[in-house]
Amino acid sequence: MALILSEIEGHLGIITLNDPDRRNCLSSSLIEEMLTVLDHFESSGVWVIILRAAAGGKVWCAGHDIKELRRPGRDPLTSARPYEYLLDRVRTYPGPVIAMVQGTVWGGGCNLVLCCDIVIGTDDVTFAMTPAKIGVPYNPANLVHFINVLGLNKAREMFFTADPIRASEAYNCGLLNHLVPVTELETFTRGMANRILRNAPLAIRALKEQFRLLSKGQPMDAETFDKIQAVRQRVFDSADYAEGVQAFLEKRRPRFSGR
Ligand code: LCV
Repeated sequence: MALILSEIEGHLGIITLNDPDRRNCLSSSLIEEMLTVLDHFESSGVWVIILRAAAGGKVWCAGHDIKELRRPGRDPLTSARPYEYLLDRVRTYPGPVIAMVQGTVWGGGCNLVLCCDIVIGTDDVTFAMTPAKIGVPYNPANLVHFINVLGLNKAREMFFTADPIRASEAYNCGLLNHLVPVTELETFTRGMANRILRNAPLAIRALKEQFRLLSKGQPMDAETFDKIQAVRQRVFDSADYAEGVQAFLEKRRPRFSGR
């Protein structure tokens, strides 16, 4: 079964996450399929993309495939990973990507949503940032997006507590552009995609690239980079990171020791 479904309607492309058995977690095989679809969309003249999950599931995306996370002692979030490449591909796709979300969104799934240009969700949507729950050392390139979108204090709360934030909160802090009833989600999202499609694609492409470049973090000097890497390495070398992954595999609560 395809983990990603795709359709093209004129210049609109629709991507559907379709791995409900694994709660649409971002496995390397799902990511590979999605990258193939994005390449196909680009070469087929797709100007606007809607990213959604197959209807009926309670989980929009369960985040990284925890079973594929690199073992303790290795950085689990290096920029060479296919996941990072996917985020980059979404951010740099030459046209807007609209995330159409309902249900729960976890960890790496939230980050994927934040890389989209516009986010439309329903009343039942929740977003949880989970690295502290698993013991993962989050990386600065991705933290910047959360700070940009949510603001520093809300981002801190979301990451420190790992609590899901509700749709209304996500709307109030700017993570969601629109909050719509579930019965109107598809119509509303397609309506917006069609309004964008009536505009000049080259102008929109240039705008998207400018928004991306203007919202990047400040350049980092070598000393700061080394400090951040050292802080993160202490985490991925830790017994707690090993415990976080093991607890997920054993379907139990992790017992963190701070070592
Ligand atoms: C692998 C999974 C997953 C999964 N990986 O269904 O951003 S960071 O730093 O946090 C980054 C490291 C990250 O993104 O980490 C992942 C963050 N995600 C989470 O913490 C959510 C983990 N998943 C869950 O808590 C539950 O699966 C939810 C609440 C999403 C759904 O619960 P539900 O009872 O509906 P199951 O837990 O029974 O999951 C069904 C199958 O999907 C697998 C899970 O292991 C199970 O497989 P088996 O049937 O083989 O046991 N699955 C779910 N999420 N992220 N595999």
